[in-house]
Amino acid sequence: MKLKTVLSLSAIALLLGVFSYVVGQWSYSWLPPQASMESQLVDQLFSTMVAIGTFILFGVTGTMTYSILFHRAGRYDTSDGPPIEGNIKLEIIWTTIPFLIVIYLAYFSYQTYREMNIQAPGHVHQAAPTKNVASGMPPMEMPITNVEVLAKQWAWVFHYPEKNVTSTELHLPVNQRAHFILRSPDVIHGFFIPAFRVKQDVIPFEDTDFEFTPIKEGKYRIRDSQFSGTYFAAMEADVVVESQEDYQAWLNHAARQTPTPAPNQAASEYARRQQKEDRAAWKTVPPAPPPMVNYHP
Ligand SMILES: [Cu+2]
Repeated sequence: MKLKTVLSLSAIALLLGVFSYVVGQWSYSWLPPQASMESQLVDQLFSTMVAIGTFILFGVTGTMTYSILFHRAGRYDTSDGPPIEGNIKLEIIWTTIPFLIVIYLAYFSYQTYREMNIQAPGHVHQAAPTKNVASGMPPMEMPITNVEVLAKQWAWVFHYPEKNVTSTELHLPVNQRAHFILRSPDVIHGFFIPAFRVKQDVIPFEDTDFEFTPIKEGKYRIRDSQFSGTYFAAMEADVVVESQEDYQAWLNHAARQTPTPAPNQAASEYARRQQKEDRAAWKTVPPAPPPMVNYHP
């Protein structure tokens, strides 16, 4: 290859590299706000993948466009192209580069996943002894919010064992590790909060442990990521991330309320449907009764 070709190809690759990096940075703005510690890790991985993907997409389509524009066969040229086979150097290059990219992304993904599971300093998992033998004090320095999540057809119910509070709205104190036990009495549901970039399947009749740390105050939305039946689309709830004081105030306020049935779209739509004769004949799964909770929005 001539020096001039090498230089111009390198210059194009460099420009494309800068452009891909910019698109990678831009990709942060395509996503919901980063409301959890985990979202920062996931977005870094996503941005890297977008940058690499941009480089490959424009590298390949750019080369193709260049060939089509400048290396077309003449109008009446019906002869075959030269039979090229066995360029060892080229084969080594185009095997090694994708191999290295795949290994790099696998490593990056694994690291991201590992960091998401690493708990905040001082935190010991629930299964470990909760008291230090010498001091009799709990070993965890960072406070934890414990929430039991019941996902059923079709409602989310959040239970705070500390104060025996139930709610259809999830409240979490900011900058505090949240630990969940996910339960389902019927089918598989998906615990999914896009702003937190976390998603976990809720398996029927099995307790699933799950953790993350919200870092930004605000109101977010929890959705079911698994199709769980007729009124699946109504299976949403608000997630309120607030200061420690506001959270405690809310919890205390909720603890004083007597449980009442929460408004439930699935239950009310089903009841309305039962009143219409023509539609009542259609078979469907009846929703669970509206949840009895201390607090609903
Ligand atoms: Cu569901």
